[in-house]
Amino acid sequence: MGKVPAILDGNLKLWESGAILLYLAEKYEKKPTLLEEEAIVTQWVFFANATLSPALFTEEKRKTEMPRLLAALNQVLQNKSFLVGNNLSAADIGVASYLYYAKILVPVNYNQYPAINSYLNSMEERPAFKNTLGKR
Ligand SMILES: N[C@@H](CCC(=O)N[C@@H](CS)C(=O)NCC(=O)O)C(=O)O
Repeated sequence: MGKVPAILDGNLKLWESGAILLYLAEKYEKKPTLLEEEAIVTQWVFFANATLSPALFTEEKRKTEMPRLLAALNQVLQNKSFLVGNNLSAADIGVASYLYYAKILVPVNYNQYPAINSYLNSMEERPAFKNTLGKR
């Protein structure tokens, strides 16, 4: 499709960031063991791509949809370090990446959403994050 990200893993060519995240989580056994938790991880990965991303990157939706979603996300992240359970998952990588991209690419800040701000700050502190998005 001429888009990034895309990976080549052995003979597998895979694109769409959500599909890549879920594949890598499965391959490296980073998926939750409970089916219900795994479903919630998938939910957040789909949310990041299909709902959050358009709300952040479409000018019109930034006025209407974005505040509604960020208010709800801020609520979800109250007193939580991760979206699902007590560990980093594909859910955090999907959601935090879009939040961060939006912060650096479009006129968006999260000052009215303190839980989102502190969540994103803690993600940005992670060495793997600094090695990838944080180099931008
Ligand atoms: N939904 C896709 C979005 C892919 C996408 O639009 N990638 C952009 C960069 S973030 C791109 O490759 N743009 C180049 C182009 O469209 O020519 C995903 O999550 O992988």
